[in-house]
Amino acid sequence: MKRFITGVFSCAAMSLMIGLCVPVANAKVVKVTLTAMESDVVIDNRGTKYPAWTYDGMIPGKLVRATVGDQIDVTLINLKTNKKSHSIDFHAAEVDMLNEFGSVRPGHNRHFVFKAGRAGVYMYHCASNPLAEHIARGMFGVIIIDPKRFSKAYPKPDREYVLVQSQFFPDADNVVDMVENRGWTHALINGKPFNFDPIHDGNSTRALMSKPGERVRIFFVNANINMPVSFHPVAGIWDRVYVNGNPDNVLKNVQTYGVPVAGASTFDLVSPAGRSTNNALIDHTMSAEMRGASTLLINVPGADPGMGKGDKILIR
Ligand SMILES: [Cu+2]
Repeated sequence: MKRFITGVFSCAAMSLMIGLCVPVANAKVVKVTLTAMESDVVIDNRGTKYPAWTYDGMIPGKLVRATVGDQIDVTLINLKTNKKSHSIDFHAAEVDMLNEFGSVRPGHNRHFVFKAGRAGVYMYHCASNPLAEHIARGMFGVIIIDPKRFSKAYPKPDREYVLVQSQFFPDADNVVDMVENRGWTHALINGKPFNFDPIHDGNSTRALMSKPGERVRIFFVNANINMPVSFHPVAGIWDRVYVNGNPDNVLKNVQTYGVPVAGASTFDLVSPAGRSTNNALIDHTMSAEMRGASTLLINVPGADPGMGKGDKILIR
């Protein structure tokens, strides 16, 4: 009954044809509430704090996930205590930028609904002026629109991880540097340099994990201000790359694939079965890799069975 109430109805057309109100199978409403926050956030594995602007105090913001056909019901709250106007631009939405994506003053809210029309992995971000500063200070996140079903071209993965790369500008108010691509000191992965790379950062304590032979699906988003990404699995080859995360756009057997600024793609890696291995998932652009864009993936029989599943897909 609950499904029936919250489902998406095509009453008008169907009623005319058969005189009944018929729900579209499985379509649902996905409610998303994002609160713009201007507050300090820990920005590295040592605990350094930074005056961030975020959604809900997190970099990246919460993972939004829906299925093709769903309705995404969005509420953006701009706290009264904030100083700036903020907004929300979902790359998965086909709407009116001056309406749904418009700026919201402190103490005000915005509500809108859009249909998840095309499968893929997409960035969302604040689009208020100056855009470079709102993104650089941390106002971005990921929305995954899953296809309605898995297929031979888009098999069910064993594990899933979301990785978001972004540029860190320590001079948080210097918009000119952000625009001119000067002064960025670190490449952040899910909000911290070398977030999951204890090999390169002695303060990192975590890595991604899988079991040998598993299909690991990486949803990768480039939230940089000015730098494209050359995403490469060290000691591996991408088994599949789904451009923009859409099952229709499948490439096979790829060493390195480019992800443009504000773009995203989905990458499948299948490690050799029967032996333990390690991969580093890196931006092979050296100015980014050596500043933090490197993530260790450990493939061992004893891999944590919960990692890359449930709420451990986007790890901050
Ligand atoms: Cu903003």
